[in-house]
Amino acid sequence: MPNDKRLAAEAAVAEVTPGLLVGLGTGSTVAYFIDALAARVRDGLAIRAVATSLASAERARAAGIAIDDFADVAHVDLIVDGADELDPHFYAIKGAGGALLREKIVAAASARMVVIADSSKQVAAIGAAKLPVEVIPFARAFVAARLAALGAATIQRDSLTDNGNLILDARFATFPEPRDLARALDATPGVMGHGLFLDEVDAAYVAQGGVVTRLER
Ligand code: ABF
Repeated sequence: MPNDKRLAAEAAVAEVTPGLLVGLGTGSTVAYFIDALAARVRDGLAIRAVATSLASAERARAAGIAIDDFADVAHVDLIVDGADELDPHFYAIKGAGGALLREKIVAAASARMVVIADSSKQVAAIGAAKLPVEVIPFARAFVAARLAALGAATIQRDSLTDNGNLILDARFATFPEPRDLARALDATPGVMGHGLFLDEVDAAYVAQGGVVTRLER
């Protein structure tokens, strides 16, 4: 049985050309990307990198990729990241891995974003997956109430994010129109980030049954 996450990740390494500052996403598909990119770096590919999580930074450094502090960086050339859902509009739900806020920030700083995934992440329309919402602890009950008013049932994760915040995973019986929902969340004080990526994704490498397809927005 082919490892489609690994195939998609390895194919996406072709997007990395010498001299780029590359944003490394988070998750198991990105772990394969980091390993494949590290092999190219060991063969002499000259790049710089920033990471969207402590876990990705640790994996990259251990594999020989130097990681810059994103706090010192204003612009990134390319971010490669996973997703939980991706639809034909290139709308994505991300954040099952808990890194959605840093992923959103690095994606916003990036000239291009490429998603890597197996075909299980492809959906006709986003919304079946839980929608992670990163919340400062002070605003926990307030944001949970606002999410309930939007029609969501929420479950609070046991662990804090790398930023020391909580994540409320929101599930909707009927998923709202994504742009309306993103606007409502962005306007809610205490919400630091959410897993709706509606404008960030430029291309995707999706693998199914050992065959990788490159999709362009
Ligand atoms: C991260 O990767 C998250 O945004 C997303 O939830 C996760 C997907 O995980 P995996 O690649 O392990 O399926 O980018």
